Amino acid sequence: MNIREHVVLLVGGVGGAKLALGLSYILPSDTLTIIVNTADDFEHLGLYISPDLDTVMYTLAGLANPQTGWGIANDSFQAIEMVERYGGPAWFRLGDRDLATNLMRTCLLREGQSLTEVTQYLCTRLSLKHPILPMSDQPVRTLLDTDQGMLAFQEYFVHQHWQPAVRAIHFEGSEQARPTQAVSKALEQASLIVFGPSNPFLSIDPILAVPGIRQLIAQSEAPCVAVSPIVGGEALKGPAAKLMTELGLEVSPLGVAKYYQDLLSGIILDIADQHLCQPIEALGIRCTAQCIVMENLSDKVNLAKSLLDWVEDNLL
Ligand code: FO1
Repeated sequence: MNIREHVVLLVGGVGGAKLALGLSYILPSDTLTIIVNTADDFEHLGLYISPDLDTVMYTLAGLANPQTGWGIANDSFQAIEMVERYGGPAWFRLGDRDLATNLMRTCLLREGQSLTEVTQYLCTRLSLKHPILPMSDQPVRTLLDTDQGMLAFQEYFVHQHWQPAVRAIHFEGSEQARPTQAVSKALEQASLIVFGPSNPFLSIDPILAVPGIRQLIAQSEAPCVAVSPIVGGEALKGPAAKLMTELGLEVSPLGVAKYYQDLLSGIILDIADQHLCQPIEALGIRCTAQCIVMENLSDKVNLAKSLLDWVEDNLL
């Protein structure tokens, strides 16, 4: 099997978007599909906001704010500052150009287009070629059961700076949701499935919670490989390490490998964690240690290259 025939990447926010960019530099647009978490989406200020879709879209378009990973580089914040002056919610920092994306998405959704159609339209207008697919066109929303009560995702992640202690995570609406046709087709035709370096609980799990997606991956002939979101016991960004502790997982690539054990053929971890390759291989999951911290474009492309080369040389 030529694993480069149709690579399907599952991602959430910033970390996954970096690997998507690296892969997009290597793989032609008809051989790389990116499936994105939509459980962080929410209605805010009358707009339908899809943070992870926007992060992937802006990253591939070279528009993303390099410091934060989300929003648009050098964006102004005049509109949200005016909202604040009127006493409206300004905790979710929507930039002025970012606002345009969300205004267009909201208008097109209101005209009856699906989230998949809207995303494809916006990507086309940004001259993006690689398909960026919402996991579902039905609403799935991450809800967190915390010591501050039940919190919607953005309230937990942004407004409360992911400080509340999490006891459980729910994906409201997942039972009624189904994968889009494009997502099902991509997974059915996949030659390689990759879990990006995204938060297992908040970015990958919501995608796997859409009925049918986990089964499509489990029954696929394609190898399934994860890039560890944890390096040296720390998350590169966001609450992954804190959540793993709160939810009782070992905060390491070994903890991640155990968590996905039933789906994974292999995992790529950082050199800093190479001592964990042996216990991971003992689980029956192939393992390789590479430099997986992506600071600049060449890091992203190099990780994408070494991932594909490693799979070709070891997982076929
Ligand atoms: N994350 C923050 O931590 N603070 C923000 O003010 C913020 C604003 C924001 C605006 C648009 C957007 O698409 C994303 C934004 N994010 C912000 C990131 C977002 O909450 C997360 O990227 C995802 O939901 C989790 O990956």
